[in-house]
Amino acid sequence: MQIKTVSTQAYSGQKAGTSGLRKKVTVFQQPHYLENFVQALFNVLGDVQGKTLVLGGDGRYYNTIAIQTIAKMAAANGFARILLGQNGLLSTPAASAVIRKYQAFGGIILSASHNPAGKDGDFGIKYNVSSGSPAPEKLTEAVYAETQTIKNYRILDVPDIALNQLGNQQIGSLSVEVIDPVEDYAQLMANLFDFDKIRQLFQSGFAMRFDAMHAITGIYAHHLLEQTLGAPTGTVMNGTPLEDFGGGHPDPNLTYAEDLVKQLYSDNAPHFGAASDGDGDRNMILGRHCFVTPSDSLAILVANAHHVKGYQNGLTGVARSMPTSMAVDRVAQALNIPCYETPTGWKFFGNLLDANKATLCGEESFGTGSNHVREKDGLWAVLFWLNILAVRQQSVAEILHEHWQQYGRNVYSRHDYEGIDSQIAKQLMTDLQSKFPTLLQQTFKGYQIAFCDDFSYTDPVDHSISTGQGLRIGFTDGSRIVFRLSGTGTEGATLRVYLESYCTEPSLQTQDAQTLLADLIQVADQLAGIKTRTGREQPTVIT
Ligand code: VG1
Ligand code: CO
Repeated sequence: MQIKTVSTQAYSGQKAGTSGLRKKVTVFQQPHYLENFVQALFNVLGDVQGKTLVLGGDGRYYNTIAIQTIAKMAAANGFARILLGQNGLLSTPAASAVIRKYQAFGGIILSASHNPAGKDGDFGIKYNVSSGSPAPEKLTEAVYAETQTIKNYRILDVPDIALNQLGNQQIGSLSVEVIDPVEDYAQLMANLFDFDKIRQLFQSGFAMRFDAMHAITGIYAHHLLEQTLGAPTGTVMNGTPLEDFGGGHPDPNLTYAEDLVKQLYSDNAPHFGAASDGDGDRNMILGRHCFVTPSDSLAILVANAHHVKGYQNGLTGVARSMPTSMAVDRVAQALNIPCYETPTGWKFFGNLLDANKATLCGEESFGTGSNHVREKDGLWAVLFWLNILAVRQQSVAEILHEHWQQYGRNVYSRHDYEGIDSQIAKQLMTDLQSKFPTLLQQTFKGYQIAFCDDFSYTDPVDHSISTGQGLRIGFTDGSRIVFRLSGTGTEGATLRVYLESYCTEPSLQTQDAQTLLADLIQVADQLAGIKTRTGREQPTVIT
């Protein structure tokens, strides 16, 4: 068994974005591209002798090839054990759960999440630390620095691992344990939720559709919803993971989960609908003829957490990303618990969860989760909703409307302009920010500007500072517009415009968000010149 040291040349641009390194598959296929990044990571991690690494991915094209390479490199770099999801599969939340349960040193997750897959699609890699949390910025920056000077990497010259064969395989001094990707995760879910109650709900004729979008959650949803909780076969749609996700865009929103949305708005719609993304960490919640925004969903989970076994002892606090609506803030205030506001990206919740400052967290981008793992968790959110529905015996729409009546409605929408020219996008942001000093107290369509800033965050636990996290414009009535450039795309730039206003008038509350936000949408365009600069009349995606 021979360790090969292969000389290589550094690539520029191996910089992690909001969630790991994401590039076109063709970029990863360049000679030594993946190896460089993995060796840079191992160099930064330092001594890994005797340690355990968790490894798996969302099953997209290039997953198994990357897994073979990484396992052989881990062996050559001194890891003692790899816990590997069977067939190379592990959803992002399941990987986080496995890292925690077996007290691994860390994990490598191969995924580009909701980005399309296949030969012409995207691929990605990210590292999670021993708490199960995505690597903090300090670590990802050190890895990036290392990729710029890397000269060689180490790999063990051995035949491929049998990825489908459960149990132990030895490569050199590394023991590779192929594990069932669902089992540990399913057990964790059973500890948190009342499965008997949910089983009764399905027995009573409650109809649900879960759209796995041909991605990773198919295997988890079949097991949990149909096999364990007794939902009828057919509840899970598109449940077989495919390497190209069936050519689709596994992003659970109103645009990309079109089939599911149609079903939930049809005449004989099921009671409940949900979808997840490529790597299983996102969720979309739908009721019969009703859509719950992720921000409202987070607020509702927090307000109803006492109904759920795993959270019956109360929540220490909650956290949301900055652009997420302030609906959860109102619930936190009523519960008299702190609410933290973090930059976009799950890695910023890690410290709050570890320090027990927050129990539930969420992002407007269809991400919700809790201290059970250190990633957002799609199926967890779906089971949480099922548990609430089983206890409250009301429809999704009734629960949502009652919530608005009690707390008021934070009317919310995000407008994405995808694939715009990077230069134009950057200029738009720079110009908008430079206008800030002149905007204060000015009024646009009846909205008076109270503050504008570039969001920066000081972590309350380790006091690290993250700057440049999005431009915020706040109005005197509590409405907000936030502008951000995406950090997960692989082509051009994506401008995200987040719009929020607050409505307490019950007769207005049930109106369409786009109608209620119409004036604010025009103000956003007026302030940033979106249409003239990008040449786009409409956003690509509205959620
Ligand atoms: C997007 C979302 C962010 C999320 C991130 C990773 O980032 O806005 O809230 O944490 O994706 O999610 P950005 O930088 O493109 O806005 V996932 O499911 O792609 O891992
Ligand atoms: Co994801």
